[in-house]
Amino acid sequence: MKHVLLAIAAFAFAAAAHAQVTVKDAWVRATVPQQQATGAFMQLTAARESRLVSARSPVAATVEIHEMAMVDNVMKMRAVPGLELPAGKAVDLKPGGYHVMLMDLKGQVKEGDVVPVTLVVEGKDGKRETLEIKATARPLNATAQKDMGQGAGHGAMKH
Ligand SMILES: [Cu+2]
Repeated sequence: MKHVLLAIAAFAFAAAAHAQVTVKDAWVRATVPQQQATGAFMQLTAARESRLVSARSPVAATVEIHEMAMVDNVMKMRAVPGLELPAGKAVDLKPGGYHVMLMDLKGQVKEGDVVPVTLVVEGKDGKRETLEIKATARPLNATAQKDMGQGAGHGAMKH
């Protein structure tokens, strides 16, 4: 409980003074019915060196921070324990790169839906800041839709 209060206090302070991390262009890829997972994308800029350590969202039972990388000529994604946010440098979470993976979706994410996502960012001093963001669902294009229809759970290889 003490932890929660501290987190709230830290967040309130950060919001009142100047946000430690600013979020730009947050969006989520819309899904087709029965799709299990999708990605959330955005641009993060931290005022001080910090790390994105976790995320959560009411639309997904499991949320992870993922990176995509070429492994033996195959694009693969994997969970990473955190994403470094250098001071003053914009970090892009985008299709084909880092993303917030929303897994075990509770329902279809339709184009235009506003998806709340909470980001937890840890500073060098170990202090954590929570950011509440709203990501708008953007449509799948036809190609992505076909790709995502295959292998449900982690089918979003092209995102
Ligand atoms: Cu992923």
